[in-house]
Amino acid sequence: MAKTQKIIITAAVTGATHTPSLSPYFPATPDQIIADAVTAHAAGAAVVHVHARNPEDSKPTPDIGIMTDIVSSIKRQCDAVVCITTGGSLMMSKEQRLAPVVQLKPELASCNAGSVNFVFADLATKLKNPKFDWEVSYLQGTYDLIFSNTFAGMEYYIDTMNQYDIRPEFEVYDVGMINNIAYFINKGLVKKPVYLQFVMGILGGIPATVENLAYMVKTAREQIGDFVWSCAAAGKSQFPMVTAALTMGGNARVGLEDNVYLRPGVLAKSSGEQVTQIREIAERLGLEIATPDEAREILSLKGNDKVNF
Ligand code: KMH
Ligand code: ZN
Repeated sequence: MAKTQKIIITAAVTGATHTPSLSPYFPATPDQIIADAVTAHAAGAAVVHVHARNPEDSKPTPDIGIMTDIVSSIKRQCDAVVCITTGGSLMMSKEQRLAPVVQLKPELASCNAGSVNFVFADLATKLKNPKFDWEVSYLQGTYDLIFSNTFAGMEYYIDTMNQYDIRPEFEVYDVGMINNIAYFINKGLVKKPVYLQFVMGILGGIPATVENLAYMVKTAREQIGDFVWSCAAAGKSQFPMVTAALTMGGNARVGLEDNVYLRPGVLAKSSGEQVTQIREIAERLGLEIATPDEAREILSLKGNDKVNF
């Protein structure tokens, strides 16, 4: 049997979905984000996907200085591939979302492959005595927002990433977005290898079922042909879906950006705990885990010495 490709584990440590009062373990300050990323790497994550939070009130922030501190400190402590978000939060402009990547020129950056309703308003019902006054309205506000990624916006992001030799990690929330990526590939704008992150189970995106994941992979084979792919999933779907992805030749994204639980009813104490859990599942399946440098080889990344932090 052909030797299977090693598995890239990504830890998405904070994101812009969850607010700090949803879990006492949630990394909601720059120092906590740094620590969560470094421990996730130690647990086996080859890639850490990072968003910035304001140290005063833990709100998602486009502040380049804060993002610089976060990624520089992670880089000083480990050789994980740092994937900087261009998703930012639903409240940020496309320029604000891209600015940290233009400044910091990471090896990898998220590139959202289409507009989508990205609703997590119901999380507000889980907030008891929230620590910050912005948390409830932030969550409820997603009920009337769209996560905008127009074709002009996507082309702007892809062009910019090409300019700085940054690999786009295409975030795919629904099957139509695969066609969007194929459009830009056919325009000659997307360099190989194409890297797809299937993000399952976001309210507004494709439901998190194994059938739908298989459908996404099948559609990508038809529309794109050759690609590297990974799977992330929201909330309680995270481990069932990511485990299914492992059995289908996919890579794995876990982390508190997507889910604050380790298993039903048990809060994860860190993204590293989730990394350990998915690593053990992968190892029981006879799969080997990629180191950061092996991930760099699989994804043809420019190297940690070529970033600007
Ligand atoms: N925070 C969500 C709006 C990305 O990192 O590019 C989308 C997101 C995707 O986090
Ligand atoms: Zn993100």
